[in-house]
Amino acid sequence: MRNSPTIDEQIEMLRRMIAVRHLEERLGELHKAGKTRGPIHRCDGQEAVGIGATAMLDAADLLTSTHRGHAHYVGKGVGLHPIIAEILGRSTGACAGRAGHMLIADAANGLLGGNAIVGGGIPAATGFAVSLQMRNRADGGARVAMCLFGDGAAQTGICHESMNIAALWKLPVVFVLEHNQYGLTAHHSTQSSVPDLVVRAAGYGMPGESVDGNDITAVYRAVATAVDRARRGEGPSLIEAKTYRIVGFSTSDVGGYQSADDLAAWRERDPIVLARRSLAASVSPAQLDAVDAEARAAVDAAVEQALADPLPGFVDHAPSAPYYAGAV
Ligand SMILES: Cc1ncc(C[n+]2csc(CCOP(=O)(O)OP(=O)(O)O)c2C)c(N)n1
Ligand SMILES: [Mg+2]
Repeated sequence: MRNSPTIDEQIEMLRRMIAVRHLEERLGELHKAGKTRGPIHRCDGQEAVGIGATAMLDAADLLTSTHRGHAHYVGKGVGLHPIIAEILGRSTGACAGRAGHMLIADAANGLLGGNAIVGGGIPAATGFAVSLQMRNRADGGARVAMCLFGDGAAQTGICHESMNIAALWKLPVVFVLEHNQYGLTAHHSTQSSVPDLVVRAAGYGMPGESVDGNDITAVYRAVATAVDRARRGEGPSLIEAKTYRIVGFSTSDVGGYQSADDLAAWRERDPIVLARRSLAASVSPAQLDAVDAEARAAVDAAVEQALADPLPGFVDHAPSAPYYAGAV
């Protein structure tokens, strides 16, 4: 099928999903032990969206993320150690320990940054796509911008403005809506009159596709088609990936608003289990076990290293250039 990931690509995506899940579990423990500062927004259960949507991007493509970005960071190629060291506030982190878990950026890998302002990444990716469109025309390149954002972010006014201008100007941007059913503790039925936000694409005259966000191959195929279209200069697309957060909104969440039935049903459809199952026909259980063990060990090693790394020193000057200078 067009744009299907190869077996090797599927194995790599599985490895990355397992690493992100293990990272979230380790962060849960570290938070309880008082070794992190502030709440952590884990993405357990949603890994197939962040990893599957970014797997076909190059380092030169640009990505904006959210407050729940660990899978986005790993998918965009940022190393485990720089991510974990940043979350733990170490000087060896991706942003020298001064950004924290919601704001990680890495210009070399085209990660423009997470964002604590809900919806803030949508106009940022659209604006960067204006820049990329000009550069593509000048140098014959085909770079794209992508924006991963939540169903809560989709209800902001700036989301409408961004999609409208992106479609009008045929900007090379891909909108990936990570629909995990909740904005904070508010169910989507209290935020929107329609359950399927992909219908909005028609209103902007752009293609839209809704996919099972726990099926990483389905996410990859739909997003790869949208990325190809953007690279050809044909404009934006909206991909809605339906998924579910199987842990709290953040490590501060006391829960009680997600039904036990929903949680059980979505845990049955764990994206890591589904990906492993779909690889079982082509890859031996021993090889899949090895991938699992390697991914976890890589996270554990990065955590141990980061814990031993130094905290940042004090600075008495402002940086001379924005962190993302050189990204475009
Ligand atoms: C502009 C703004 N308004 C409100 C908040 C508080 N807030 C943080 S996360 C969140 C919900 C976001 O929902 P969604 O976009 O679906 O992301 P999810 O948490 O489900 O990943 C809200 C309202 C914020 N950070 N920024
Ligand atoms: Mg949400």
